[in-house]
Amino acid sequence: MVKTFLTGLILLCGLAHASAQCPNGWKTYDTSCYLFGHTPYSFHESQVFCLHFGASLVNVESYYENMFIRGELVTLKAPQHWMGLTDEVTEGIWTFYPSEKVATFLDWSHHLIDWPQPNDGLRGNCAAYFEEHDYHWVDEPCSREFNPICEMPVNHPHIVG
Ligand SMILES: [Ca+2]
Ligand SMILES: [Ca+2]
Repeated sequence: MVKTFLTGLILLCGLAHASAQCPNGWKTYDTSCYLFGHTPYSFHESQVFCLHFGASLVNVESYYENMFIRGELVTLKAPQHWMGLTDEVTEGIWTFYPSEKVATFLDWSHHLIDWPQPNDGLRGNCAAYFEEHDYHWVDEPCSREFNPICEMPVNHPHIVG
């Protein structure tokens, strides 16, 4: 009985894994799964949060990926979210976290004319989406606590069932 139940459970999990694009609660876009966290953490704690799921802070690589995320944030009415982008290594050179690959697509906010981003120099080394900036990007001190956006590849070996 127990063995049958377990076999059934394993089969179910196997099926769920084979057909699932992304785990429950995650959004699918193109070849990635995204989790919009509801709890604020520092930038580095946010990465630890994402690592719990085998994911990483989102690396926004294109206009379309950015539009997808901004659309989700508008729907969530979320105030601020971290992404995996930092100039901690070299001031002014924005690289994906943690790969340190230089980002080619950038969407710094010019939404507030007298508050163009990035504007915080050595103080602001981590990038976030801000509601006040119409969900364009701002640089902020990495110690500030915002909600994480995690990303992992679709069909990444994650725990289902
Ligand atoms: Ca900086
Ligand atoms: Ca700033």
